Amino acid sequence: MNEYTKAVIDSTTEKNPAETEYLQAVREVLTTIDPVVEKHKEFKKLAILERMVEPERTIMFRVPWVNDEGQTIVNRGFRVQFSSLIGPYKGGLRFHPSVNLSIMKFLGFEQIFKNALTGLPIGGAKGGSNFNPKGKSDAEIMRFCQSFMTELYRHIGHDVDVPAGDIGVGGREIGYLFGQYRRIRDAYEGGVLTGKDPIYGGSLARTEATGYGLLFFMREMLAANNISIKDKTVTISGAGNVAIYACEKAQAMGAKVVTMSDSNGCIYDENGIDLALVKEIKEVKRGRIKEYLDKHPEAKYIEKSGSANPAWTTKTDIALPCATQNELNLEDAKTLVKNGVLAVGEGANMPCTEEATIYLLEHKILVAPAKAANAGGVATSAIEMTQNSIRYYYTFDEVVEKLDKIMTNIFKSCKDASEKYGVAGNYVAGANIAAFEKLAKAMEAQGVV
Ligand code: NDP
Ligand code: 2IT
Repeated sequence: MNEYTKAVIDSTTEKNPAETEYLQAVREVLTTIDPVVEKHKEFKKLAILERMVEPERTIMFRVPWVNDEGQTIVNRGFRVQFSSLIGPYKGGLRFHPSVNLSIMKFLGFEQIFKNALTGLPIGGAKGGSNFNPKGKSDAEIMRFCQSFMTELYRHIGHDVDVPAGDIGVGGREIGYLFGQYRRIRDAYEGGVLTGKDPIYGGSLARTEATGYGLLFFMREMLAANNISIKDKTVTISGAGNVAIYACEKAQAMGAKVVTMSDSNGCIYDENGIDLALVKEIKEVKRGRIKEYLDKHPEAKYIEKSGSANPAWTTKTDIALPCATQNELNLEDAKTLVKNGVLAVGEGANMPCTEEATIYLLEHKILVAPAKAANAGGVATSAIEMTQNSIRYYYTFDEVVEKLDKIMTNIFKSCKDASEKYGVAGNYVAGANIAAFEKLAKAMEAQGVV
């Protein structure tokens, strides 16, 4: 590895000793873009890499709120405004008890590259809180969102920073956040948040976009390798926004989806997942995936034990991790390969561990990397911002058509970059290189800022 690349990995590791997820994301990007750094000796003098890995601004704040019992609770809020190099800061908000600075920084860092790949003018950010929405009443969710926005509002704006959803943040939360922002600002700045309900400025198909986009990318990647998705078996982890619409599009493309999961366990239905039922359980009742068996007692439920996800022990052609980071480890990768998997598509952010990705690539498994494969969500967020700016709505089909073109182009960028740098078929490297080349160029053009 180039000495400069190695020095930046070492200094970043030294400066952020406890931030394991963030360092994992940095290592993956820096090792794969090393051939570009090697070619551009001027990058070292310009500190391109040091600037790329350091957030422009990190905001941490207290979020006090009162629960239904009258108890005051204090959570921690975050917004990591990583890069505004090619557009306003853009990226989701995650509400999950595991949220910490390392997770926020890894997600914000990944978002810069993902957003660059979309070809749209959006920078990178991430935010959220260690608030746990599970089991909370609607009123508690609303009070929390209002308190969170009462601090966040001063840091965001439609030309400054545009948050959206992620784990634990969907249409309901975006609604409460938007309402509070509008009240404080006393102005209708629709483009300040994306993932809004279309009745007040949201884009049609934003809900579906990440999952659909993942399947569009998968279709392109398979086609480039002379494989069709039709009649293939697909295993999916997660049963949230990304997983549900990945399942919907996979089924529409003629594949058979046999698993979905949540943090308690995994369902396996050899007849194919009954998606209408999953939507009812998750989107309407906000229940547990286990309830699937109430209507389909013939399906299997496998309780989660330890870190292993039962979705990866099932024989499959295509695995789509759509839950969370590091949910597919080396052991899982070995099992998948042994069972004859053809492709892995990352719907979640960084769902494969470093060792798992390396193992899959070494065994010639097609890997659709998160930054590219799940970029359909944020790309459609950018399309939502466009509609807010021009005060207009595109139809559902118009949005999906734009999304399909964007995902097809992203795949092409990954493929071209991988070929240009002699790692053809390694779309993980291809995605990082394609995004990095663009960002480095923008950084050089804008001077030392
Ligand atoms: P949701 O909150 O809608 O769903 C998350 C799903 O993953 C749930 O089924 C949840 O189970 C499960 N899950 C979450 N954390 C864990 C965990 N630690 N262990 C096991 N299961 C877990 O989130 P999304 O579908 O929006 O997000 C899923 C992934 O996709 C995340 O990595 C996110 O960053 C990424 N992503 C999301 C985009 C979007 O537009 N929403 C865009 C691009 C990427 P349970 O309910 O039991 O917690
Ligand atoms: O990880 C992601 O790309 C998202 N959670 C979506 C971000 C967005 O701004 O739509």
